[in-house]
Amino acid sequence: MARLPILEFPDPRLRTVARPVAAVDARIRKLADDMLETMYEAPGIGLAATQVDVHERLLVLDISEEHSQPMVLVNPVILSSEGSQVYQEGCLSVPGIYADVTRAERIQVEALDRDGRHFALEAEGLLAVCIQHEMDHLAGKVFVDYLSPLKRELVKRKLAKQKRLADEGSEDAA
Ligand code: GNR
Ligand code: NI
Repeated sequence: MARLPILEFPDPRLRTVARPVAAVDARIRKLADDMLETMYEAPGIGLAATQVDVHERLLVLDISEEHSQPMVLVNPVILSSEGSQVYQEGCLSVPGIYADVTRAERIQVEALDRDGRHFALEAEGLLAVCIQHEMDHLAGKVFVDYLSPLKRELVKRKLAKQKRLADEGSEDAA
């Protein structure tokens, strides 16, 4: 397994619309395993292929605290959604930024698993939030897109400043 670099907002590659996975083969299984390792290491509860610069419809998640429920969703489709919930979201591609986002409370999803088998899933609460957040990534969307333009500009500036400080820090260390 390997850890993969995660793209950070406002990297334009995060805007790429992913194409369907053609076949769940050894390459896809390795990518899924590497994405799970990357997600656990970060640490995060979900990761979309878009975030590791692979533009195919694949996402991984695990909302358990014990890292005991890894899930792989290939070519996921939301069949239906109902209700709404507000959750304070974060994103590994937007480090240190948290903001309330309104999404469906309950969704029905269909996808292929790590073995290429078809499955259906009903999700609510945090799991539903996470799947919707990851599927947004596959469509080239980031959660800060739901914020006002002004707030999004503030996020960009804060990230640029964080990056500047981090770069200065690593210069001092060198
Ligand atoms: O680790 C993550 N936590 C999280 C918290 C609330 C709502 C969504 C998420 S997903 C995020 C990991 C990530 O960026 N996935 O794309
Ligand atoms: Ni994210």
